[in-house]
Amino acid sequence: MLKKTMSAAAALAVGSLALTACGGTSSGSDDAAGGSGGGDDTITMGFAQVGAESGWRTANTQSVKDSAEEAGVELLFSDAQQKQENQIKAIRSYIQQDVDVIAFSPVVETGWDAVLLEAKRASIPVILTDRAVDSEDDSLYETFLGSDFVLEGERAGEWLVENAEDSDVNGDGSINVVQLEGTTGAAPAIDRAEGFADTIASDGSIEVVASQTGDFTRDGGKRVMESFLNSEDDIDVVYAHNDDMGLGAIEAIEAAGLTPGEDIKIITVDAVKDGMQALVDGKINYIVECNPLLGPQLMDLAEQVVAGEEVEPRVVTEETTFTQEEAAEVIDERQY
Ligand code: GYE
Repeated sequence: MLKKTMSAAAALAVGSLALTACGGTSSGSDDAAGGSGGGDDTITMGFAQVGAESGWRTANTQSVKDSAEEAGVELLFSDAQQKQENQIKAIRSYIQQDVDVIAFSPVVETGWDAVLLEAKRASIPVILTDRAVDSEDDSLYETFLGSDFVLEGERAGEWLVENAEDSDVNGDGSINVVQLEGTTGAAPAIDRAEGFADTIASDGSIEVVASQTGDFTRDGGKRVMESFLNSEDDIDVVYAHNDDMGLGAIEAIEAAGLTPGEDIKIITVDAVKDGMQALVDGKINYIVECNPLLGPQLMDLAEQVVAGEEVEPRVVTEETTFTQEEAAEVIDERQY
């Protein structure tokens, strides 16, 4: 639902994006237009999503859409297909439509200041959700809602340090880890690598021998793992920055005639249903949870910032970890 004042140029820019309006409980078409100048109470949110790269992302999108509907928020939703320029275009279109609040999950950390300044000048509050930006100017956004990715990396590293002996699959006294990184420049890829590296540094026998991006996708994880299996001797452990890449790595390991979870140990992050199933099946050894169900908190924060209330500058999601035994206990109730 586009605002009447929207220019033809803006309509064109929007048309090139997968932009859809959904959610909202209002029935009248005038009502549904929303916008800060709309003169009704319905909040219009422009949400610029990263893409549809993983099971985590699918669950996150669903949570945002469901929560918007529940809260009576009119949602303008765009999928950037993991491209920063698409997200910038979407944010500009939301500014032109004079939405009440913009929320987005930045595909990479840097390069946002110009567009965020445009939003600020238009007096449209911005909420960062899921991923952070790297900017000197924290007045460009109201708050950042999401996980502590450094802590997630540390948790992955802690498990490996604690299970070092078992993880020396090749039995040569050194634990060779290959790392499947998330999207280059993305907050979770940078921070999960950092937290892991800092933690394993306490054990001189553990070493990351190769590290490459698999772009948070299953195909990416499979492709990179195939090349690692060709180039690296004696891989003991895979550390994948998300379940999907770990699942891709499992395919590559099985295709090479090896048994994932035994011949090569696998640690991942997310704990989506497919990942949890692989954990229960013994193909993954440990998963650090990253909660995608951010929608309800996002809608609460949106209502507060639109009402001009002060919000905490950082809202951290609570998360846990799963061993194979722990996953077996909860898999049946897992929603996503
Ligand atoms: O871990 C991964 C997704 O930004 C936390 O993005 C998110 C990450 C998540 O593609 O699966």
